[in-house]
Amino acid sequence: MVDMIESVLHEDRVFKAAVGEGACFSSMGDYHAMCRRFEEDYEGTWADLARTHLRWREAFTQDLDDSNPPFYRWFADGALNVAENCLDRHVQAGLGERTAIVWEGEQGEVRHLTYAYLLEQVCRAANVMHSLGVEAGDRVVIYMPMIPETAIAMLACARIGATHSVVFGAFSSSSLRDRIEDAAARLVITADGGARRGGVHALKPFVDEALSEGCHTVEHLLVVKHAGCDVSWKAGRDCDWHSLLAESSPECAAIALPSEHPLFILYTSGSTGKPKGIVHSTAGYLLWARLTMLWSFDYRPDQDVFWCTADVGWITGHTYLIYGPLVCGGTTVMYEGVPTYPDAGRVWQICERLSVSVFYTAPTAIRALIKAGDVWPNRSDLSSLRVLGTVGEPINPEAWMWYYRVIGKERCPIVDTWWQTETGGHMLVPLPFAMATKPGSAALPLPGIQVEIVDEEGGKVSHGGGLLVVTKPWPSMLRGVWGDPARYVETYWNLFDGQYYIAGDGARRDGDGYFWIMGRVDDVLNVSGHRLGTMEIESALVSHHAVAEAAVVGRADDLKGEAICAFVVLKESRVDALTLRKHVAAEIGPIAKPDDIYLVEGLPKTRSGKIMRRLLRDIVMKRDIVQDVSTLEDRAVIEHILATPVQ
Ligand code: 7RM
Repeated sequence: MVDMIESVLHEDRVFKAAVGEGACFSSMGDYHAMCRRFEEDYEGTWADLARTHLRWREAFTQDLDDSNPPFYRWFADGALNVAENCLDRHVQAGLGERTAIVWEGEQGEVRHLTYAYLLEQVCRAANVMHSLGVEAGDRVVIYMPMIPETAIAMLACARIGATHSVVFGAFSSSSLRDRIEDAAARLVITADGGARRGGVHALKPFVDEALSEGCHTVEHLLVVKHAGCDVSWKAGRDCDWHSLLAESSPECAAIALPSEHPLFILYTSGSTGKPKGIVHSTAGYLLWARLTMLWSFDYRPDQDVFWCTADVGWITGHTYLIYGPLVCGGTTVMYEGVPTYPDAGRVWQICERLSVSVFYTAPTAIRALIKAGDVWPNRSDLSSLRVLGTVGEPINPEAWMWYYRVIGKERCPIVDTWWQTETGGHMLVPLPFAMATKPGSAALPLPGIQVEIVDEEGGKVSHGGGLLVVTKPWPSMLRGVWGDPARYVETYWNLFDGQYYIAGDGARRDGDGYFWIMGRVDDVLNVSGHRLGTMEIESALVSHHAVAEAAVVGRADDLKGEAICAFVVLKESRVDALTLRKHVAAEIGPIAKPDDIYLVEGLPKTRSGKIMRRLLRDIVMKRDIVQDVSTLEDRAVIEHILATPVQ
């Protein structure tokens, strides 16, 4: 990360905005005009947009309710339904035969799901959920591979007012259990398994394992038989998705839900404790999903084929694989497998075959594809591409340039989108066809979004770096942390007395006002675009009976962005690094496995007993130790660590 910051600091290339005929924003003038509307009437402009862009069942009269900060509410006395906005609305507009989802399986199977078909399936699934006792206000956990049934399950929840919580399919059974219990889910929807690198990644056994302890709120498990693997079956609890859907009615009225009804909970890592359940609303979230599709990607639902490669288990998958494209009435591509299977040409073949015009992926994927060589993209006709997006972590200028030249042929704008699980949708975006781009910069805030860089006292910083904050509530902001209002206030608002939303990222602005994200300022790692708390990994390590103490830090990695380094102090018993890696994979998931493990005799601590993680970071980054170590309890600890081989 630090190396990357160094290179970004010296980046001065600027690429003029490409010309986009009829683009949503086609000049800086358009951008400023929209910003001005917000300046003149912030809440009124949001309200106008909400009225025009969403279909309401009950019109709202309240714009922003800020009577109980930081618990903001938007359009609170209105009512609507997300599934109706994503499906019925388009079918009624005559778009029933348009493809909503093009799904491609790893073995090359292709399914086209039209809006009419998707609506019917969602109604059936909603009826099945009703018959299993799920009601508005209940929570449903979805632990699924990347298949259309996942979208159907999410939209069915939205249709009946059940709050979904999608758990990434590579999370372990104990992570899954934690989330099921925290959300007190009534139903879990899963599949037998999913395709993974030519084989099958089983899912149901993890759910069985999770449900074997606790999880008393779960009444049923709804299982999509997809991968064809054998699964054990618990009579009375487990239900077969396909047979129940086939027997159910294809009609189900969408209920009108208040704007603030929780659409979903998505767990994300922070610097302390277990992952937090980030809660998103119905109206505000959906509005921004739609507007950012149209604004950030210049998305044209009647022409574009949009492919977001993110897994549905992350916020990017929620907003830009499912809700964004569907609320716009467009076509979204869903690919089940890994992007490099059977080879690194797969992604580009899909782009060619499906005529993908807007492609959205993570820098880590770009770096892996660069490594595979230009021969792969050069074998495919990529002329359908129009806009290229990135998300999840800072993009290094080299990867940006490759994306721009080799994939976009210097024709397609690169849209580097900065945002978070908590923000619901994009925040900083170089608007395509309106803004000049700079490799590694997320450019400027979208109209309606007010961001600043502040110093530790909360003073605005005009030059140099500081903390990135949002100064005004916006409709798609998180509504809180599920079941823990105090944690919401503490994590995001307390530092500056509730004045600003604290994003947790460091940033700086250049002379043109462009934002450059410098990465997390807290103990959160970004590994291949996946967010992981160092504390979470430390707790997983310490939960092993042989481990006395552990400290986890990140180090720069060319492919993953950050790699995980763990310093582990063992008890009497001996254990090897492989066992510890497996243990972390079982506790959290394979993505959290430490890359480097140092089995050490002690950890550097201050006199008050705090682990000096900064110093450990310097060690793994092979930097000179600049920190004053005179406060160290035992300087020999450092000498020992420096002499410890990595495993
Ligand atoms: C969408 C998503 C959020 C964290 C965020 C940043 C980092 C995301 C960018 C980025 C630099 C970007 N949600 N991040 N996008 N850093 N440039 N364009 O990733 O909740 O999983 O992670 O990811 O640190 O705080 S997330």
